[in-house]
Amino acid sequence: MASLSIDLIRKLADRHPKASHLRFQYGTAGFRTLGSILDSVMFRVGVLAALRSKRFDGKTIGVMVTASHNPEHDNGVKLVDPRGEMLEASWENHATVLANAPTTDAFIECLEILVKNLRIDLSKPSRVVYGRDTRPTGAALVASLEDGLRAIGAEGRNAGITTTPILHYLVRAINTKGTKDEYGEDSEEGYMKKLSTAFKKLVAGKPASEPLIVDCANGVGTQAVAEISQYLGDTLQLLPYNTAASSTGALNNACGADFVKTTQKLPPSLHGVLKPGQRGCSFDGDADRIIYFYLDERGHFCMLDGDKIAALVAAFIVELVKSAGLENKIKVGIVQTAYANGGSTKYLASRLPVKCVATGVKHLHHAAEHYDVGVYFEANGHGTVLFSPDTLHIFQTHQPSTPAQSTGLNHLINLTQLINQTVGDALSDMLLVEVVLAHKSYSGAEWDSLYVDLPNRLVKVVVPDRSIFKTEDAERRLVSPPGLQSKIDDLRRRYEAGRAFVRPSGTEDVVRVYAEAQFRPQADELAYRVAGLVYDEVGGDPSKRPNEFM
Ligand code: 16G
Ligand code: MG
Repeated sequence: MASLSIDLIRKLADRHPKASHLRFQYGTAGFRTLGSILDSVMFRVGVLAALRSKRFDGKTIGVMVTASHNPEHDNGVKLVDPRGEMLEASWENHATVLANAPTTDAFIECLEILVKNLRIDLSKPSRVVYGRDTRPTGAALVASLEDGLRAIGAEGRNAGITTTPILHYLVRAINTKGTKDEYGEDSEEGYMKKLSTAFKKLVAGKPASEPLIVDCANGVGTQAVAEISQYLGDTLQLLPYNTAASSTGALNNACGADFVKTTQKLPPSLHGVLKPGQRGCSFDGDADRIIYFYLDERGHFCMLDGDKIAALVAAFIVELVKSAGLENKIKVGIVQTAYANGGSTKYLASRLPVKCVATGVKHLHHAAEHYDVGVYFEANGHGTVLFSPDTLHIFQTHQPSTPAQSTGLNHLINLTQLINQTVGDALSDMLLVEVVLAHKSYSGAEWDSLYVDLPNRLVKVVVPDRSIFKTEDAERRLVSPPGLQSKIDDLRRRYEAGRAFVRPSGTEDVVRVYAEAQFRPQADELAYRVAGLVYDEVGGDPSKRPNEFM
């Protein structure tokens, strides 16, 4: 029976000691904090990823070093499971325990317990593929991660600087290589080829769309956009902006999907660039989120967020399923979170089954797996479409009885190739949106008019201890602190189409308040009044109480 190489682990672990005052938590998006304090965490994540691979008989596990839309000085790391999905929840705890072991000895002791309890067969091989975004702290953190892999004797494959969704793609492609479910060639080039080939088939015969402005958030999306452009040729012209991926301080700064979604504004760098009627989109720092926008004829900024993308894409897929003659066999469903705009939920729920789940990609992804075709999007622009194995089988075996059915079916099959089904993917989602717009001949304004967004406002309240805030009903209601929910309900009822909820953030030390109402001033007022209730509840400093003039 093989055992851990304790001496080697000790020697390497001693090079990455944990600072005693730090505490780490594997949260919704993995470990995420200042890049400068993550060294010990990276080493330990390397060890854990290597063990997880052994647990799966040597299947490849992914590790992505990124802090997504956070400021440049932050960094983070998350693990990717063999099918290209987020790490299974029970292992999030193991990651947290390992990361917080105070000394090398304590760390080794935790490892031994883990190996024993999880019955990890150490004689199995171990393979890990890893990548990072463009953050300045990335290279050193990857070196620490590599020490962790070395400590277990894992075989590492460095995917270099790449997007989060490409790393997810690689994991699935590596693990399905040579099987009947082969996901694609296991290289970045394979990914580019797969997406662009499907895109070209889907838009064949359609007039070329107007060039699309792409805000790359000064991040790793820059290189992905440049690469895909080579493959797309003149089928879609991309005009990349915010491409200063190596300039200090530029990443996600006044640009990118998170900036656009939270400020509901055009990045200042695109003022004067985006012309009325023209479409643009913003990626986030690791290119797994996308938000579209356009200027109306009066030059007003209009945002097309994850909810609008879900509505556009779901309607298109439903149409194709019908035209392929499969409407009795395949049901399309939607997954949203409480942040979905009430306008979108109303529009979608009158047409399709809609499920609301807690914030965080893993919740949406798992819920979407229960549909034949599951469309999931967070309002913040993270989302994708999942086709169940049975659905894929139906696509492969269905015999169309008319040329129109055959066209519908082919489009569906090409969509399964275009869409990155492992995780939300800005590049793949962008191509998906462009396909639908080309098929429908929609302008941004026509797409936007599918339904009207209710005005909404997001406010964050800094509290001493966010763990006292507990929710139920997919985070739409508070159960603790007691009594607060009924005060929120009393307020909300006074506003036309008023809706508000409060939840603790999974990524920051704050409580988030969301409110929407029929009219803009009321949505703002409701948000600030609910934030005020939260603030009073925790006995905050009255001078820092949120108010509508903030
Ligand atoms: C993370 C989640 C994202 C969620 C956000 C909420 C993943 C990969 N990312 O970024 O889905 O919307 O957290 O943040 O799961 P919050 O809990 O701070 O509001
Ligand atoms: Mg991201």
